[in-house]
Amino acid sequence: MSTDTIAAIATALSNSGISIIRISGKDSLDIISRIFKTKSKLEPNKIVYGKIYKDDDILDTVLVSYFKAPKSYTGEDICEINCHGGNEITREILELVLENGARLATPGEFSKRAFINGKMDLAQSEAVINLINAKTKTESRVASKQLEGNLSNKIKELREELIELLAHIEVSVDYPEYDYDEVDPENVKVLLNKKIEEINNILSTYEQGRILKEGINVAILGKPNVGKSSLLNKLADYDKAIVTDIPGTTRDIVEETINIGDVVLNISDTAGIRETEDIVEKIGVEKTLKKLEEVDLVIYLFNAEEGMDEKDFDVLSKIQNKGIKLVVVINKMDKVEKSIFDTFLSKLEYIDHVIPMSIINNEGISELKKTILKIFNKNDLDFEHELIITNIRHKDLLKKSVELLEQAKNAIELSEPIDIISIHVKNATKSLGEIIGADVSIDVVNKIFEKFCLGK
Ligand SMILES: Nc1nc2c(ncn2[C@@H]2O[C@H](COP(=O)(O)OP(=O)(O)OP(=O)(O)O)[C@@H](O)[C@H]2O)c(=O)[nH]1
Ligand SMILES: [Mg+2]
Repeated sequence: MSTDTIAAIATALSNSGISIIRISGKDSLDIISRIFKTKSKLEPNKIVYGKIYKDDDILDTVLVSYFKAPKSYTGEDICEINCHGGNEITREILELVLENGARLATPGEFSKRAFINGKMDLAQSEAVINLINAKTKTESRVASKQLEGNLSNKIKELREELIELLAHIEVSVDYPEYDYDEVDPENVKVLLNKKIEEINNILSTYEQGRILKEGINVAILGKPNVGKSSLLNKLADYDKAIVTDIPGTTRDIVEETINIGDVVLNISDTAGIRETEDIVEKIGVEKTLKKLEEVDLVIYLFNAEEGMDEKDFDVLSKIQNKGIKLVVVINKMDKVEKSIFDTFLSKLEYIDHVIPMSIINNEGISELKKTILKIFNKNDLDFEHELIITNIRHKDLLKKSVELLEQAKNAIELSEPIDIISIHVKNATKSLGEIIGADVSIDVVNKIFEKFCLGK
């Protein structure tokens, strides 16, 4: 682990009120003293006014703060220069800092140092990225709770209980001659069951957590010309996709991210599904069907004027067999008698959500939005207070630890020697430890911090 002094611009590079250049490492104060002149004294946790000099030239009038190790974000000496927020001046000051002995930080290097110096654990560091990348208020609340340590504390608690159990097992294996409480396999089983249940409870929040973090992947499907692209444009509130009355207009998948309330939808408008000899359109149709592999929800559109045929039912059953959530929309209701909708309903009895719509008259859109929210909020998680996991790494490790605890339980049921049980419990403890960064390889650490932005 390098301990040289690093620097980077911590704010986004665009014209703004201020920019911040962050310096961390043992030479921070030295570097500042060479380029910054002030009438005040630079003391820890204070911000002072002064000027940045390059030789005899004043580059900018700035505020500089100083955080003394170990009481700083990275656990090292940190100085931060608040300069005026022009691209040019910010870059010039950074260059000056580098000329005076700092090295340009790699993405996430400040946070990596914070982790290595024990200021944050790994789960909290990951929460920092989530907080920065959050696209909704709920998502940022969940990240902020993880940063505060709600996941880390729970993991620590689980690990401590398992470590205590291990200690107990090991004492009775290593020193059987002592009159130590015999390890009762039944009691161990009860405890393992309890831990498995607790971990499974956390795991059950992942689906909602993932949707919160990554959004719901939605595909709009249907025959050519039913109004798929029109629906995408309506939801996006601008003309993202080309709309014409020629069937086969959309060839390639068109993607757009929109928010409804506090939920993010990653919508794909697709090529209308039909048999076609047109090679480009054919590829488009294949892509549409392939898209089904990665979606959470399909909005399937019908043209109210046309009815439905085998091909439609075929695709609908494909969607349902894959366990993908489904909303059927009967579009162009402005062109037909209202009663036509009932004909559709009677043929689609087995589908939970069927909505009449006229995109050009703006009818049915808000019902569609409400339906989507209802489908994905049915777990009624309390995002503000509950522990919710949003990260696939955490999910995989929790799953692995449940599997290992199950193996320990099986070993008990098969009356295997107690030290076999202890190996499974030890491995489960290790998996849990990886979540917070105990027992974790440097490769994993590097991978996580590479995803950070520069200056964080
Ligand atoms: N009357 C009526 N026309 C509509 C409605 N929605 C869309 N249209 C029209 O239907 C035609 C086809 O719309 P698109 O949105 O391009 O249809 P699509 O499903 O994307 O078609 P492809 O890309 O060819 O598969 C256009 O002329 C739209 O203006 C509606 O609610 N009522
Ligand atoms: Mg289209």
